[in-house]
Amino acid sequence: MKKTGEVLMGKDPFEEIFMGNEAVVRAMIETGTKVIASYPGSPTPEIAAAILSIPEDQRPFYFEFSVNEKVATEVAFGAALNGNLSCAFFKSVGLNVALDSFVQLSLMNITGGMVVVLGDDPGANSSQNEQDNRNVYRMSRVTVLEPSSPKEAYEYYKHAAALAIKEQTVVVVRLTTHVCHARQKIKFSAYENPAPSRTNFSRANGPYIALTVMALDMKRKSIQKLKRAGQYIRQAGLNTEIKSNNSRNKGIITSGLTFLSLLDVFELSSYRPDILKLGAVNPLDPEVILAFLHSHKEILILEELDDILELQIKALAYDHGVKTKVIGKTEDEDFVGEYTPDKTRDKLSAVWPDMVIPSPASPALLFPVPPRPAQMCPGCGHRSAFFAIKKALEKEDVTVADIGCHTLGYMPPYEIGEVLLCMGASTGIASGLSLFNDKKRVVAFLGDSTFFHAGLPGLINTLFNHHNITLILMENGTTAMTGHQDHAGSVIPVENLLKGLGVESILSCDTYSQSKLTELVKTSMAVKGISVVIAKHPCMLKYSRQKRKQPGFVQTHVDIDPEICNQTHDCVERFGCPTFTRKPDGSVTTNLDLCIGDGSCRQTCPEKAIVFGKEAK
Ligand SMILES: Cc1ncc(C[n+]2csc(CCOP(=O)(O)OP(=O)(O)O)c2C)c(N)n1
Repeated sequence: MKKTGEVLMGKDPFEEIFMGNEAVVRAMIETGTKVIASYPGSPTPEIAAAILSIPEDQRPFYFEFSVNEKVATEVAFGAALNGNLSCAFFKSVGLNVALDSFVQLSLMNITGGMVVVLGDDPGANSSQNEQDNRNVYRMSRVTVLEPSSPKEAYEYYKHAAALAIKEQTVVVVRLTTHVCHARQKIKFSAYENPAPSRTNFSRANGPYIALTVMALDMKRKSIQKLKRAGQYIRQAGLNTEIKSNNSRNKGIITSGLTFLSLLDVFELSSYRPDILKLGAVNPLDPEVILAFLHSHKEILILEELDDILELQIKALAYDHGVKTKVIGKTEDEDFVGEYTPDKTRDKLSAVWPDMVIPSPASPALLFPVPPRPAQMCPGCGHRSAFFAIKKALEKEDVTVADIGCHTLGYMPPYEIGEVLLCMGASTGIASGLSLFNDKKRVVAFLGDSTFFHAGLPGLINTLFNHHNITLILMENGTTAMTGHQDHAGSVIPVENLLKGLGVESILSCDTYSQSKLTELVKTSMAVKGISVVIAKHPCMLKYSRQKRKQPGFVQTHVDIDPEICNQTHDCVERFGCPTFTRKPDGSVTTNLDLCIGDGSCRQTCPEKAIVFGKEAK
């Protein structure tokens, strides 16, 4: 069987079942996208995985993980100024980080064209919030195409690239979680030759400095570009009306994945309202929308999250004196969560109670899956760290979490990390908490990828303003939570950087040395000013996956020696490795499917009842 990378690089047209994220990569190849930059985050990390499945010397483009989304945007922008088609991709909240640069893009004459693929996350499946980035697109005056399926993700990327090149601008492809992750059989076109690399930057193509009067002129031009984008959208037929054979009383305007939910809902129904599916959610096409409004008596605007389409369409209807009833969010609707088929059906039934809609077949209802809290993996170095750090903390100490696998330290049994905002925020929050505060010691946590992403300014601020906090750097050598992407720490050791910045108190040890780590944290917390403890251990999920691939690998594990165990249950209650299960009679067993035999748990048992498999009697 061919590997994904090989399939992606095929020259001839082919048909393949691809994930939305993979389909986007084929579109990048076909369109001659030359420079691609990203910072990892769900729902888009499989775009990078698909890219990395192509051997580096065979890739027809340059790809990098940048240190954060803002830098990724800037790298892609710079490359496009040289005349290369470029792309930056990242997750929903990544746009917050990129925003300072992103809002400038529509002002610029981006000669090579630039596509931003943004993975929004309705339902907050893997994000710290459920923000609707469509709010930002209007402000930024960018064209936004919104596919509803993997096939459309492929096609819309190609449209975005064509429009970006034509207008020398930036175009966003807005994906959402299940468009990224769904799989579909897609017909892909041929790919001829790699696009040439260009270095054609010229200030004459600008202006590229948006200051004072220039900024206003550039804004006027960006408004014109957006109007022309509207013409492209119409000519390309990206907004489509799907007519039913029913009377034209009722119609639905929708976009993205909600469109597929609607199709699911009406699959078993003899009645089906007309649907206007918007492939472009910014700018809206007033002509197409007005025609749809005029030809129906009642229109429902069905959109996930915020009421972006609704407010614009209602304003349009008002301005044009349209008499059609336009229904959007109801007063008691909470603007929360995905429009799954079930929710879509409920919404339709609430709006149109007379409409008989059969329940869509939902596998989740037939086979209910119990909810499962997130947890650290067996052998995770962060678990050993939290077990050890808890012993160094006093009740009144305040702990500030950051984003990463180590966020899970806030859960029982460790309960370390009481506040969390976003990536890199822990040191700043800790600094604020430390002010006027002689009684409570403040400890911030930070992962190593996050340290480079957005953690450095907060740390520098503690030095600059002489704040009194302890920072615990959870160094596992990778961006673990999003799937083990490489980060700058592989080239710039964190300890060197800390020394270079002038941090005087830096202590460091492996997290599996639990008693030593407890002592180091105690020592560090006694220091006045900023002190850092580097708590290191490689990500064991990454390590054990690599180990398992080695020839002759034998999985080891730990056991509980029943003759020694006196059921203190520290392994379950204080260490909390999911490998251990307490049985109704109080005895503890090891789940051999989970245990990786790392033995980090052995230090946690006061009786030393945890033994390596072969030692057990
Ligand atoms: C602005 C932003 N970009 C990306 C993400 C996705 N994300 C969640 S955790 C994480 C990385 C954490 O890596 P690290 O700091 O090394 O901690 P680890 O998971 O390895 O413990 C990323 C990139 C995010 N939440 N916010």
